[in-house]
This record gives sequence, structure tokens and C-alpha cells, in this order.
Amino acid sequence: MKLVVAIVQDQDALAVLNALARQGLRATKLASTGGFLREGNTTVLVGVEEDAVDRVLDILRSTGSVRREPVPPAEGGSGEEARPAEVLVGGATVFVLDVVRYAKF
Ligand code: 2BA
Repeated sequence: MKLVVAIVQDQDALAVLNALARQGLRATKLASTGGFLREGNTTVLVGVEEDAVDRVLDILRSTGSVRREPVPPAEGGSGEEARPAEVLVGGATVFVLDVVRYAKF
């Protein structure tokens, strides 16, 4: 079994969850915050058998939008010179992890 951890933009989260549900895939949505922009994003956890991982990746690939986002000033001001004025955010940042054990009681 695999655990797909996907970080998506809040505005894409509903479409991702709907597409997963349509394919009978179970998911958990977590509210998260990006470490760089310090803005809200959504982390989606999807536990699936190995043969379904590509279906999950296809959904994430097709539902994520990319947008340009201004970078706010750094708290404390340090490293300000190195920060870009804006960055591209989205569609999905994805990690696929091996699940050592899965149980549901
Ligand atoms: P944030 O950390 O808020 O990053 C937002 C966007 O800022 C990133 O978009 C990237 O374009 C840019 N960025 C991030 N760190 C940067 C840096 N040190 N220097 C210059 N630009 C930087 P995405 O790559 O699409 O990432 C979207 C969100 O996915 C991230 O929000 C973070 O929450 C998560 N993420 C991305 N890569 C990750 C990783 N390796 N580990 C954990 N979370 C990650």
C-alpha cells in the first residue's frame, strides 16, 4: 500500500476531492500552511493500493492550476535580498510513501 501526500492550492482542493471520490478513492483533507509564503494551502492524504497510484497522480495532474503569487516581506527582515518578488504556486506537490502497515479498527 502507498500513501500519496499532495499539497494543493485551496482553490483546487474541492475539485481534487470530487475527482478522487468519483473514482472510489478515499482521501483526507488537512488545512496546511506553506513554509515560504505562510499562506493557507491544502494537504490531501490518499491511501491506495500500488496499482491505483497512477490514477491518483493523473487526477492531481489534471486538476491543479498554477498561479503567480507576490511574496510578502520576510518576518524579521533577514534574507530579504534573496527573496523573489513573486513566485509560481501550484498545481500539486506530491510525495508517494510506502505504508508499512495499514489497519482500520
Ligand atoms: P510555500 O512554501 O508557501 O511555497 C510557495 C511557492 O513559493 C512555491 O510553490 C515555490 O514556487 C516558491 N518557493 C518556495 N520556497 C522557495 C524558496 N526557498 N525560494 C524561492 N521560492 C520558493 P510550489 O513549489 O508550488 O509549492 C507549493 C507549496 O507546496 C509550498 O508552499 C509548500 O507548502 C509545499 N511544498 C513544496 N515543496 C515542498 C517540499 N519539498 N516539502 C514540503 N512541502 C513542500
